[in-house]
Amino acid sequence: MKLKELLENEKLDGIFITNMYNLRYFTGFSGTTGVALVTSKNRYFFTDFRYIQQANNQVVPKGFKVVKVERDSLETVKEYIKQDNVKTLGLEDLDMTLSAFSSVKKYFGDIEYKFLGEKLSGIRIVKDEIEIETIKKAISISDIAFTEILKDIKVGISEREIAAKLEYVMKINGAEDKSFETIVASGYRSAMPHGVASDKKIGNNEFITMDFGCYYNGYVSDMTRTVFVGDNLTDKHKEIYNTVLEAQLLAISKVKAGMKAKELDKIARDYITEKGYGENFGHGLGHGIGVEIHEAPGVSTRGEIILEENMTITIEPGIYVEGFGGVRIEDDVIVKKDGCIVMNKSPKDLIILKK
Ligand SMILES: [Mn+2]
Repeated sequence: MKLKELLENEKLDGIFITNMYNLRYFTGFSGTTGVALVTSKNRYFFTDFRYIQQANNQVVPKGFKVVKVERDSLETVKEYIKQDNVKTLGLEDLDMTLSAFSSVKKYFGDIEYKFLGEKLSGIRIVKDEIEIETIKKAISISDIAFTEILKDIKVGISEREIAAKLEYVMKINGAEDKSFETIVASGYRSAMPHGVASDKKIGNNEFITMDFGCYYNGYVSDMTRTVFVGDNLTDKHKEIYNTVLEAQLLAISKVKAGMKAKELDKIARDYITEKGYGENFGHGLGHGIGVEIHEAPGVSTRGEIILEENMTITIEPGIYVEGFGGVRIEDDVIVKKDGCIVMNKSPKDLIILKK
């Protein structure tokens, strides 16, 4: 844990952790109600009656003392702020509401507050061995769901049925939950990069883009495959699919530690642009994954972060043609010194299913 370094570097007496993903990461707590205070002397986790047993199991091994909240959590935290003589406190400003901040000031009083921005979540950017193994497990569950869903996809089945089946298969194979709203976008809807599954039925000669993932032990997977259903695959379908696949393979072949995230984005983007579809690739190439589905480093035209060994990122170029359809292919990879390891095992050559 690098909380101690953050305290020292930012000249803080304490860090008040309130973001649920940071709580999960630093304290191990997977429940929904709790906050943590880390001072130079102690680590406290505050929760109420409902979560005491869970907190004892999860946060004590991470070095936190469990403190039971009787009435108001800030009122309880205040006592420890005083006790440990915290004069400068780091806050998670990125998702603290204004009303929460005014309550913090009301309870904790006239001390100095420093906004931590992305400094806490930034600690999560490079994964350790256990985290990588957990992410791999989440990915293997998504791979199973993809294999299974191929048996069910046919003309007439709705996007929502496909999404429900994907989520069901992931859950019965050990997933805690889906990691985001499952995207199933078919035919003209596949031109929408984030087309959440609708009641539209699969038609003949359509692309179906499925973007889905799950949580396993608090870590996510995120994958996308596009398949074709029908008997009349046109040259345009082939051209779009192959351009996306080649861009994805090219980006995968170039990933390595030491390059800026935006350089990686540019490799795929330049390739797609060369093929005449630059305008149809309107989103970033990828993003970090971990306890959160979208976390640092962002891999887009604005990605200034330098990739480091054991960052886990997605690579997901796409081409979207309004009125025709779209294709996206996404794998999760581990950045290595001289390349990357692709964690997904699902095939990427175009799968053509019978109607
Ligand atoms: Mn993604």
